[in-house]
Amino acid sequence: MSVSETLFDRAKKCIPGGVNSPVRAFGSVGIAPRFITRGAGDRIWDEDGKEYIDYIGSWGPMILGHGHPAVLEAVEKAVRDGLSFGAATRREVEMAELICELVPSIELVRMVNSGTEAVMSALRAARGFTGKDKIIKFAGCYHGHTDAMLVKAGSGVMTQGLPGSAGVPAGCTKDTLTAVYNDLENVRELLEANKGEVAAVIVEPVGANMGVVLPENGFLEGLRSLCDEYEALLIFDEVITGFRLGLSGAQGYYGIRPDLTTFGKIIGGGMPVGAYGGRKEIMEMIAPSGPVYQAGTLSGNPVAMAAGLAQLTVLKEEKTLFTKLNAAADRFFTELDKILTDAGQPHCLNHIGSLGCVFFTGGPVKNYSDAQKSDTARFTAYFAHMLEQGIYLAPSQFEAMFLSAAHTQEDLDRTLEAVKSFVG
Ligand code: KE4
Repeated sequence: MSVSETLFDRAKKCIPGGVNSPVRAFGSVGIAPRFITRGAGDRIWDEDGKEYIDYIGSWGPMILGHGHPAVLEAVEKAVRDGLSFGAATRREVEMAELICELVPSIELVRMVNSGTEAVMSALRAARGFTGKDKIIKFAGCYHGHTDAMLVKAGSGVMTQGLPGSAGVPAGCTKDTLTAVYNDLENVRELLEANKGEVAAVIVEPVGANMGVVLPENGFLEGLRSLCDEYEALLIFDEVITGFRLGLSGAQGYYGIRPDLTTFGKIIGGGMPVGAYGGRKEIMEMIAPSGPVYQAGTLSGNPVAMAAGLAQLTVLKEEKTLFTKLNAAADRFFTELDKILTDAGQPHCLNHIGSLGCVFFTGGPVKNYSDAQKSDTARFTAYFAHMLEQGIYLAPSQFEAMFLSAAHTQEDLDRTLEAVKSFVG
């Protein structure tokens, strides 16, 4: 048995499913999960000493790669001053100022500890501000595991083929309406049928939890105008796209101004961080300035802020970083698409910036039901082959590939060679 397998056996005796987050169990690909010991740049190593080119990057946070010197230095300094005080600190002010500077729609922002917490709190802010209860989400979008969002969710819920989750009382989801991604008419129908009752529409501006699904031309603009017409708030869940598509995330890329935005992943530099923010009049509803309660012992934790600030500062100050990253990723995905096409492999490759996904279906993939047509057995064979070749992909057809500024051209080329050896 490998060391990873031994550890997995031990883990299953004391952790549900042997993991602290379901997708890590490799359940949908039926392979023993790799237990990772360390990372550097675009590489990670497992407990058996095997080295991989990492295309998960902790599911998005590691946009600079593992062990960026500026992030490590900032964390090492912060830990010496103290791990946590439960008191206000300078770095929280600096983080909030930086987010407000980089994302124009953010006038006030609150730090929390995960994307789930950011979404849960943003929904509460929207309901508190509007006095309305209903929320519209989209099938295949994943917004963390807060009860109200576990309806036709993406990511691990979709990977496991679950409609939602056990343990969620009907009362928690009765106000959650589910729309079809990229279908504005469907959104209008739901808003019309629930006139005056919808607090907000929450959307991943680029779907990245049913695989990667791009907004069709006009979709996001249409959501903006529908929300204005029906007096509902527009919430962009940018936990993945925030500071990934560019310094102003998807809202900057597409030129849409949401009322609230949620963040996670990249803003923590690898440490547990989430955030939600937006229009001042909405965010002033949040305690202690307003009646909507939300709190957190480790919110704005000094070490996590140090890591996030260091990462965002590198992204801000290295002026050519996004141009180079997005250009390298575009070349990579374009070449990947050609390899699969030339080999006659039915697929649909959706990509934007450093995010991408190969669907093993003839495509197109524009929503949840399109994504579900994918040949997951073929994906499993692809995943296993790539893992064997030292390429670490998301162990699910319904996740994304994440490229980082640390991915070398040599490693991208090596990855493409591995794909060629799979399709023959
Ligand atoms: P966390 O609570 O996992 O930090 O964030 C939840 C969340 C919210 N919104 C979006 C758009 C997200 O993608 C996520 C979490 N993403 C998944 C990856 N598909 C996390 C990986 C996991 O569950 O282990």
